[in-house]
Amino acid sequence: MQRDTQIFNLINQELHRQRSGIELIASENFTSLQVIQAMGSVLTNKYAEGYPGRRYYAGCEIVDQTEQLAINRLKQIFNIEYANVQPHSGAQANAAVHLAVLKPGDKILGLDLSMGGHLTHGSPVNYSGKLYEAHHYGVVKETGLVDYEMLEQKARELKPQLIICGASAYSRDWDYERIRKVADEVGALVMADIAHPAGLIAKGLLNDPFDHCHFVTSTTHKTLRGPRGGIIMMRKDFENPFGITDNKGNVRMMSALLDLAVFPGIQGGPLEHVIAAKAIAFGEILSDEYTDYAKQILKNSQALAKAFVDKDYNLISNGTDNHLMLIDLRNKNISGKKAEQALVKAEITANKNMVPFDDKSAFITSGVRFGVAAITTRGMKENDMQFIADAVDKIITNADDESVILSVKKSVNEFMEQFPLYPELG
Ligand code: DSN
Repeated sequence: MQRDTQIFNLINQELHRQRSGIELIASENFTSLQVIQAMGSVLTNKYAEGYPGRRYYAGCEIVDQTEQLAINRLKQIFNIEYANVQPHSGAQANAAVHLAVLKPGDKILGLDLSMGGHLTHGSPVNYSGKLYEAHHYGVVKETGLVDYEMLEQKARELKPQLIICGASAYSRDWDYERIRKVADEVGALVMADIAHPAGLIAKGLLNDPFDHCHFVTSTTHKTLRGPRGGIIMMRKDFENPFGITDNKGNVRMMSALLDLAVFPGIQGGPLEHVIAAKAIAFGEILSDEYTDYAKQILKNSQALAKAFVDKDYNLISNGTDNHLMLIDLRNKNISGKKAEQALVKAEITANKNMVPFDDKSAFITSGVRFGVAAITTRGMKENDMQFIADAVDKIITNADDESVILSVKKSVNEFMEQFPLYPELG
């Protein structure tokens, strides 16, 4: 076949974009080159429906080993009994947990999307809000912190089968113990979606959800810095309490029900090239180098948050415990959408985001979300955060001035030359 220069030219353009700009999207990161190489490997050719040692296809002896390594390494990272590394994404991981423990019409209770939650935590436009009776808790208006009293009150009133914690745009740590307490009181199971802070939890820098939450799900490409994908974990396996059975009517341990929910429940063949890349990323996470990386994320996040506060930016909850911060731009008289568009022109990539109690729609928004996982991978330290806050501020306060935007873009491109990305790729 002829080489598809059209696509490879575009891939090169994307490499250039990633190299020359400042990546502040909180859910993005730069994987190592070996992770990328595994994803571009011959493992993509292999069908392997089933699990290591029990597949529906022949010739799985090698991918059995790569998948088992991914499972073993993930178990070691979080000190857990059960791991499923097959979900194609975080949304699939959440869907599999839901399928394993809920019947259509069952009640779920999660953080509202407009308060920082995620689509799969019961949004009406998502399967989770269509198949299940979804209810939500929020954050306290004055503090921006999760409203645990509201969560407890709703849990007692509704008696949901599943309480979901975790978020996409929440900068503070979670009180998993408190959530488990009310869950036990009302007979609910608890699922923590740690897609955003997983890398910090892996290194003990944030509260550990595993002792308190029956299920923990995550993506693998945010702070975990692996390939795009999902995972499901449990510290301890247990018997399904709701009498949900397998296809033959047998009551099974949750591990079996979760495995069945992923395959054949919601997925067919696992992406073994991505699973091998997950194994590599998990190996990297077990290293001391990654421990330093995770600590640096927190230092950078604190430094960036302070730099914004010093410039009179309004951070929801007044700060951050993790890798991200959510900024309410209403005192700067600019919408999230306009800020995002102006920042992109200066090659600073961040996303508009609703803030709690937002008066604007999800398409416009009053806020913007910044994360430091990707720039920390680029090698930035606390001292570099001032440059970023200055550049962002210049754009936000001059969003209609093309000459200012152009001069910031130039300084951004020069600044990023200090932080090489994939130099091996030429
Ligand atoms: N909601 C996406 C994000 O945090 O960017 C992840 O699904």
